[in-house]
Amino acid sequence: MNTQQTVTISKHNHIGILTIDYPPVNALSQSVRQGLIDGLENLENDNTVKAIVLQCQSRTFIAGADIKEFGKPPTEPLLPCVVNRIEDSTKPVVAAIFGTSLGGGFEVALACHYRVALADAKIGLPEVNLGLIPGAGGTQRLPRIVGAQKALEMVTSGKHYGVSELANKDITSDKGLTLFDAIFEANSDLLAQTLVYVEGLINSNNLQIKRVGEQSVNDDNFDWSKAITTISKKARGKEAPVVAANILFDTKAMGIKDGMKLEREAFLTLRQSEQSAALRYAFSIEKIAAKTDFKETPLAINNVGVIGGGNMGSGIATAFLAAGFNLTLIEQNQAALDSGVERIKTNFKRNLKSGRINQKQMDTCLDNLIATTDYHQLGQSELVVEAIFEDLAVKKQLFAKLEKVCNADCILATNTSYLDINAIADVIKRPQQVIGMHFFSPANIMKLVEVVQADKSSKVALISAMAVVKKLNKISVLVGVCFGFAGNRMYTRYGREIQQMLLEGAKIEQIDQAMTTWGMAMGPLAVQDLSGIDIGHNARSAQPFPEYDPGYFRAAATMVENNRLGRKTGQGFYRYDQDNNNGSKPEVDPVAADLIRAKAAELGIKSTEFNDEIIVERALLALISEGLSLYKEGIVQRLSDIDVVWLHGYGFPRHKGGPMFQAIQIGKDNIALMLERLRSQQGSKIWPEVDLSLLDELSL
Ligand code: T1G
Repeated sequence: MNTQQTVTISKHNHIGILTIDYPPVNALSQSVRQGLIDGLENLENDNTVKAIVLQCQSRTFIAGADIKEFGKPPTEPLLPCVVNRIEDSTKPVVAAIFGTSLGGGFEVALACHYRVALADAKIGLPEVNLGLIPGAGGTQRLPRIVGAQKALEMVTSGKHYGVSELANKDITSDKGLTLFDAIFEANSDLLAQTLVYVEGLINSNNLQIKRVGEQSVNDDNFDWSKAITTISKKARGKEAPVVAANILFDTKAMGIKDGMKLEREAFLTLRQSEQSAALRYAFSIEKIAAKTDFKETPLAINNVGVIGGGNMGSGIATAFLAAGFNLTLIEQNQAALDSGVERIKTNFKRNLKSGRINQKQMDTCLDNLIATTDYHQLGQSELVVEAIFEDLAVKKQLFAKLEKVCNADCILATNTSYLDINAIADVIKRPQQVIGMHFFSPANIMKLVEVVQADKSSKVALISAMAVVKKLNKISVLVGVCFGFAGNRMYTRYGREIQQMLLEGAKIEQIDQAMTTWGMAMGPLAVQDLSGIDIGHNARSAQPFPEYDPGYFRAAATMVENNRLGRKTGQGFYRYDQDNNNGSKPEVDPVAADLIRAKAAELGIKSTEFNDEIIVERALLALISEGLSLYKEGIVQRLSDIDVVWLHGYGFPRHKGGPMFQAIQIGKDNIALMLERLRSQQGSKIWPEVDLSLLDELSL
């Protein structure tokens, strides 16, 4: 697109209008940046123009720098120059904000002399979510309006803020500058109201050139040291929030130009960092994960049935209700149904208490719930998701029943984690309606859903399920049928490696500490205790034991044999003392270590020395090895989908990008050497040959 098409000029009486039209989100591409400079120049030179309105077409005011340009060398005009040029304009510039004005988009608005917005617009500086800091004056202009404390919160959190929320706090600088000079009703005509507003300023001789950059930062009575310490602790290894906080502190008394110079240097350094590469990669792979080459149109789905009101079923039902679906919850008897409804209400009350929803929203959602033991109430459902006991025979019976009571187009989805969906589909006459929708617990919170394509699943059913997942504000990944699909298959391999290291002498707490220090949300053994060691043990027991791997999950089996199932029995890999945080704090328990050591001796497994680096390396290699194998088998559409699964299903640290992103950082040659060493120690069935050239497909 050339400059003229992306930024156009028009006039309304004495008001010049700069219009950006660069779909889908008016990102600040080179053509937009150049168009702004040229357009501003043109209107400044037009003597009939007294003020300039900057507006956008399509769905939102500028949503930020153009992420597609990130990996490329910067091109002129650089964004800091554009925003400074706007602020230095000889005529007042008014930003007309709607949609989501983020990052560089909001930095442009801050450089304008007035900001007006629709009440339902959102703003924010989310750069830290990409491992960056605002790089075009955001760390300089925002504190000059809202003060140090609020600016520190907004920049280091990377959150989106509602215009109304910010305006309500009447946030003004000590010079009377405000974030928004006027707020108009949501869904109203923004341009028309902006023009009336500006005409009013012109006619009342109140039009000014209010340059934010000329103000000073108000940090009276603000304890910077305490704030920065808190931010550093919360960052948990993420660099950008800490850099942002220090830039705000270091530049608070500087002039805008000097401050922006320091900001830019820090921005460019972060842009070269592995963390930023990982976070930008994570953002981009999420956007493509839900894409398929299916040509079919998704079915309209508004009425959903959920079978089973246990933890998973009630979590899934909560997610659908919160997203505005009509939801029919089915249980086998009234008592189980009442428990399911109670769990759903508890989930909503938690959201109400946290302020995520208000009472009216909660009541509206719950009004859409029908709870019944009568399967015939599923007659209107377009999608039914079962989350009943993880037993193949029971699920087969259920699907045969569902086929009778549901309409012919109803999609029948199983939430099974491990069972063979093809075997379930084979018991009904319409196998094309059968798919998997594998939610992750807690299903009302975790964003990942594996949409499982069984051999006979229709593409309409699959693409409709993926559209539903987007409506649930979750992320879907299309996977094929195998034991554990993509996530749990890799999780099983990862768990095997963790437990093998236990048998080889690594301490329980040493493994968990190594993995959490590296960045995992929780230690793998503490996770086992939390979910129940018997859950995975029972699923594995239904599979043939791999004789070539004598240590295969024997540590977990030993725990189960000694009724050490985890938190629910007060002991597992750790001990849980009721007097200590109501039994929620894991405590090292020598009994567990003794049991594992005895099992290792019985198996003749030699003990070896471990350090954090070896622990993390073997855990990662297990994930990389299994991920490459399942990709080769076609279980996922693209290698990066594996990283989406691990970022959103298993607490893999986002600033590490995912197992496949890490494979790129480690390097194919290093991986080959490490795998060869492990293969020679443990055999090629446990460490099979993998095609490392597949990693070349990852576009970082
Ligand atoms: N650049 C280019 N394309 C973008 C984009 C961006 N910043 N943001 C979104 N898109 C594309 C996206 O790929 C998709 O494309 C379509 O828009 C819809 O996106 C100097 C350096 C804006 C809230 O971090 O948070 O400015 O797949 O599916 O759910 O300080 O996109 O349709 O072809 O997500 O309605 C700061 C990132 C950049 C904003 C819309 N800005 N984007 O959400 O739609 S860093 C951001 C978002 C920066 C300066 C620094 C969301 C959204 P396609 P979508 P959505």
